[in-house]
Amino acid sequence: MKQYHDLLEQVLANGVRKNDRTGTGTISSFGHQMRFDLQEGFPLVTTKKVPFKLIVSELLWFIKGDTNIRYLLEHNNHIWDEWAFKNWIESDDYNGPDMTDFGLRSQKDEAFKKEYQKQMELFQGKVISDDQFAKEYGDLGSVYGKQWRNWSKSSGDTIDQLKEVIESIKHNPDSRRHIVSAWNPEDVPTMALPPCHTLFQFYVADGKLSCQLYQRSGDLFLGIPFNIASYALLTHLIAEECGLQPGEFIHTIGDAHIYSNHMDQVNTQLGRESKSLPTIKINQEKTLFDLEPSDIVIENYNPHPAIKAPVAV
Ligand code: UFP
Repeated sequence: MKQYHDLLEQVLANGVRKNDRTGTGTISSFGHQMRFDLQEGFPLVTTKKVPFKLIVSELLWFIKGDTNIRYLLEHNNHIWDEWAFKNWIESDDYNGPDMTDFGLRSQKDEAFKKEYQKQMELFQGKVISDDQFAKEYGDLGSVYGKQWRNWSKSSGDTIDQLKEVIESIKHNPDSRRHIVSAWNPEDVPTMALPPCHTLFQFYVADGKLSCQLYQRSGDLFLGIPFNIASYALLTHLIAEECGLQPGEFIHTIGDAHIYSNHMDQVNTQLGRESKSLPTIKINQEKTLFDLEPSDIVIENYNPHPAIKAPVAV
């Protein structure tokens, strides 16, 4: 993963100090591109442990067009919990202790953190066990699954962008229009987190499928290793579905930044030697839309230990 380490080094060396929405502060640089040849191994960062299982269940959740965190909770994935919890505590139905600004407060106040964890567990339990509650408060609305599979048209119908792009790859491989967009300008003003992975395009040549992602904003230490693996996996899965070999994953990033409270972690990581890349195995018996997380396995992944860092919210 020389490409990833090079990008970290480049932004450290040439980035500018920039304030950001979260108030944390970053070193940032605009417009970068990494290329990963998927024939050379699966690009899962090896200089720290990246939780691949979470990447798999999140991606399959998007692919299914699911926007309810229940599926994620059932697979022990808590990446999106806070977004749903926020809707719950801000609703009229919530009558527990005040949870305003729970992210920030639980970092500073131990007693509050305990109460927050308790309320979060109650919330998760209810999303899992109560269908009506899950429907009302587990759903995140206009997130990736919705835009990929059920993009709302003004006429009231929806567009299944993912199915359409698969059809166009299969039947018109040379097309230059194999695009899926998650950026819906109508939805953006009301979204808590406007899509970071804005748009992706596929390309077919020599029996291989390549994918390029335009990511508008990338947290280089925490987010980007996840994003690389997620889209590399998507490329594998779509290639498999279309009877093609995986080609390259090309990752284009707009605002590429390192948060000021990730500097020690980045330096630790840059001091480590990369290991050989793992490979992935996908259950060939199933079609794309039936895959479950247990159908995708990473092999020969022997990373350096995980490195903890605070998430900017
Ligand atoms: N971020 C990523 N990758 C993701 C994701 C978020 O790097 O997949 F969902 C980071 C980028 C940025 C923050 O640091 O989260 C989003 O903030 P903003 O909307 O202000 O760009």
